[in-house]
Amino acid sequence: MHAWPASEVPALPGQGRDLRIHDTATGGPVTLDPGPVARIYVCGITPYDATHIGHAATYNAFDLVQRVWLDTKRQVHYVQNVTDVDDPLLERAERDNIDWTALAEKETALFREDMTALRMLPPRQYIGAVEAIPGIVPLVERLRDLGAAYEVDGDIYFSVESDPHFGQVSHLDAAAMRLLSAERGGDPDRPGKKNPVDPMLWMAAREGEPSWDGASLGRGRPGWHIECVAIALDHLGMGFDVQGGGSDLVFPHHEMGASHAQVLTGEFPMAKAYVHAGMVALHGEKMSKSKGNLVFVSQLRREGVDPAAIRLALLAHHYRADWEWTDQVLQDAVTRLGHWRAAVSRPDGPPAEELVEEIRDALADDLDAPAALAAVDRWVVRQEESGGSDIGAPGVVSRAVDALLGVAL
Ligand code: 5CA
Ligand code: ZN
Repeated sequence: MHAWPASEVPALPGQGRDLRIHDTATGGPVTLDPGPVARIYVCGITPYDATHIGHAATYNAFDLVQRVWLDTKRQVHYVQNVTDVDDPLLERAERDNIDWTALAEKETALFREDMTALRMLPPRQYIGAVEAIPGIVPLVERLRDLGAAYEVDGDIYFSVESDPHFGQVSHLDAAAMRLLSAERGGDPDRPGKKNPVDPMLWMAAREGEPSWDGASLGRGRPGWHIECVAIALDHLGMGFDVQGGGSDLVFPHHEMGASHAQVLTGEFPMAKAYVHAGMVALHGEKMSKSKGNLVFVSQLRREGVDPAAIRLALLAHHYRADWEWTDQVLQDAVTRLGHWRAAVSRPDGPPAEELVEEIRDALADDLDAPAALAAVDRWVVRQEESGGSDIGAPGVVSRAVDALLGVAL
């Protein structure tokens, strides 16, 4: 699939910082030390009800990761998927009486537009589950040949007991895993499974549902977790720097993905850091497709909200926090954007070198975007209250805010 156009990232004077980030698997901060090409896989959307503010907040977090790396003069190899065939997508297409491929295409196109408007850097490879099927089938066959998969009425399951590391991403106990598996696409109560949380690798063709040639697996379609493993291993290989997503992907999705990859390759972990963004709520509950309490980026754009203000609203919250979207959150961002734009539109101002370092320090410290915004606010207040004679300082601020925060002033 094609991704979306990249906005330019201005180069900044001085030195970028190495990123220290919270890793769910170890439960603490890790300082990442990527090679000259940092590698990141971010789980993409299932294309319906896109792009809501929760999605945007999560992609914003991983955009910041890349901006910190780019500031260290590294290249970034970024891969993202689109889960363009899965139960919830098929159910939505059926409910709305629309062809599932048309729904996926329409929503993916809208997602691309929203990502472009928000200045999110595009992935180098943007891969749909359907186009990944030829790479998924041999991985499932291999898991079966290794004795890590078994069949229940033609469907093929992964046996979590085949992986000695199982549980080392989420560290949950069996009861919690079982509960989350039921909530998030699993089928813990299906008879015939070895372990209730064992996830499906390959679902045998169902009447009236799409299916593909699965060679020795028979016709069917891929499970969710193996999709991301196949795409990540194909394009990034084992031991890449970050796998990212919202905190609702910790279990089962990222746990199972790590487990599949470990059994397939004999290596652990698949990602050096498992990074998770908090959940955005609306009216007191997690913004979710199933509840329908959604605010869409495209709706706000249609109402004339500047995408830079949406982005500032996201940045005002630490990526790991759970937070609530309100009109006030957006209003505060619109006000802040107005102040910032006015402050950088003057030819001179207070010196900005220190501000650039403050933004760098804040982001390198577990992506503390709120601290970065506070630093810019302080420079803006100085500009408003007493100005300054540093010619070019507003340009430096503008370029730093663009390069490090993705906000065009
Ligand atoms: N296709 C899979 C990942 S392979 C999927 O989870 N798709 S999704 O469309 O449901 O979600 C896309 C991303 O948005 C995931 O990282 C998910 O964790 C994140 N996300 C979903 N809802 C919210 C929310 N309310 N707040 C923050 N992030 C969210
Ligand atoms: Zn994924």
